This record gives sequence, C-alpha cells and structure tokens, in this order.
Amino acid sequence: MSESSEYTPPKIWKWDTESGGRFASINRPIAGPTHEKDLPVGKHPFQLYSLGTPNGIKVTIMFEELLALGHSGAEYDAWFINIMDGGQFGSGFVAANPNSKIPALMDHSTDPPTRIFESGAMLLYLAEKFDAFIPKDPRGRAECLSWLFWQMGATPFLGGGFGHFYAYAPIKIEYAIDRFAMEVKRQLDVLDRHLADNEYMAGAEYTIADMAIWPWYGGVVSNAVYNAAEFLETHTYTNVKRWMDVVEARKAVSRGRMVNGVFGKPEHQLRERHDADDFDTKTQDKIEAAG
Ligand SMILES: N[C@@H](CCC(=O)N[C@@H](CS)C(=O)NCC(=O)O)C(=O)O
Repeated sequence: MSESSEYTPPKIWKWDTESGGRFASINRPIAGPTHEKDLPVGKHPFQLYSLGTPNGIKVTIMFEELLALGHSGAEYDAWFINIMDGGQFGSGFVAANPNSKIPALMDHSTDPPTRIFESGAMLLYLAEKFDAFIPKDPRGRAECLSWLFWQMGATPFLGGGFGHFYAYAPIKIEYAIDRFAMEVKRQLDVLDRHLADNEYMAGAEYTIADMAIWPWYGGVVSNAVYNAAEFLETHTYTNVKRWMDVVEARKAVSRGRMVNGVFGKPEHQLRERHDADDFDTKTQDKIEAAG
C-alpha cells in the first residue's frame, strides 16, 4: 500500500464540484427542501414514502408481517419516492423526515398525524403500537433492541463505507476498500458467532431485529447487495446463511421486499402498494404487459 497521497485538503472545504460516483447528483452539503411538493395521502392509517432499498424494505416487511398476524390497523399505502430525482427534497417529504432520506412514515390514526423517521424508529414504533415482534420479557426486549440499534449503528460502515467505495465511487481506492471490507467482515463474524447459538437475532423469537438486519446482511450474503459475496467470501458465514434462508422463506418477507421495488425481476417489483391485492395485479411485469 503506497503512503503517498495526491490530495492535500485545502484550509476550508468548498462545494464547487460534483464529487463523482453514482449518487453525486443528489449529494449536497445542506439540508432542507429544494422545492414545494405536498405528499399524497391514501386511504389507510399508515402512509409510507419509500423506495425498495434495504432501509425501505425493513418497514414494508414489518407491515406485511403485522397484516399477516391479523392487525388490520397496520394497513398502509406505500408511495414511491425516486431519490435519484430528488423526491426526498420536496417540502412535504422534508416535513415528514427532516433528514431527507427514505423511508418516511406518517401515522394518520393519531390526531394530529404522527411522523416517524429513521427505519429503526419505525420498526420500534410499530412493534410497540401493535405489541408484536418485540419480546415481552425485559431480557429478551433488551436483546432485541440491542441488535436493532447495532444494525442502525453498524450498517453505515457497510453501506456508506464498503458499498460506496467498492461499488459506487468513481475510482477504486485500495485504502478505503481495505478499511471497510475489514469492518464488514468483522460485522459478519459478529452475526455468525451469535447465530451459531441463536435461531434468530433476539433468541428463539423472530423480531424486529431480524427485520432490520436481514435486508442488509442477508443481502450481502445472497449477493443482492453490492455484488460482493465472492470478494467478502460470504459463504464462510454459514450461520448467517442458515438464518438468512429461514427469514427469506417467510411469506411476509417475500411480499415486503417487493414493495416500492426497482431492482430484480419485474414480477418482484410492486412500485406502489395501496391494497393487499396489488401483489397479484400491479407488479411491474403486469403493468408493462398492459402497456
Ligand atoms: N438511517 C436511515 C438511512 C436512510 C437512507 O440512507 N436512505 C437512503 C436510501 S437507502 C436515501 O434516502 N438516500 C437519499 C439521499 O441520501 O439523498 C434509515 O435507516 O432510515
């Protein structure tokens, strides 16, 4: 590894050029809305504004799990937000999530409606509201919340760190890829050791901790995220793979991962979800076939 650097930071950083890379056009050093745009509101208690990324599908998996348990109060409209077109910078979106990132959630069953931002906060809000997918005993609950918060804290090293420099950056920087590959492999080993003795993240019970961790770390192992399974030798994390398959086999997981989807086969993408029947009638293959 060379120790030379071609770049000396100036005294004060200025935003004068796009940094390059896949998301350069939407990255800004300032927050707040760029344009006026209200959010649409559908007929259900919950209004979700999202995209079918790992952060987005955590929440749609939870909604589908709640509905599968019979919680009709968890009916939701899932609106499609195109982050590459700056949908997250509209005034209505920013009012729902001042951090301008999908997912954003509004609970219209309260008066006034309640906003929830950050996917981990949404999972906890829904788990508490419906008293589901979170252990009741304090020890199990602590374990579940520990893993939920582990995911929220650990994953930026996987996404913003490893994923960015391995898959999206305009140049391959050995130092950055080495640093974050090391950390992601360490994280996968944390999961693998834990899952050697535990069926699910919080023990014997499937919880919101699994819903938070599966889309990211299951995605890396199945190669759906960053196409890096070979590079990271993810097949060696056999306990993660066992758990990943068990979670993936759940019907609510296969439904939830389709919602607001833009990746994969057209029959697995349900761009917007406003009704349970939409899974049968409004997937992209059917929409495209209808012209
Ligand atoms: N910690 C946030 C992260 C959300 C996030 O990073 N969302 C990305 C897509 S996965 C996004 O909206 N990016 C658009 C942008 O950065 O402008 C959460 O879990 O809700």
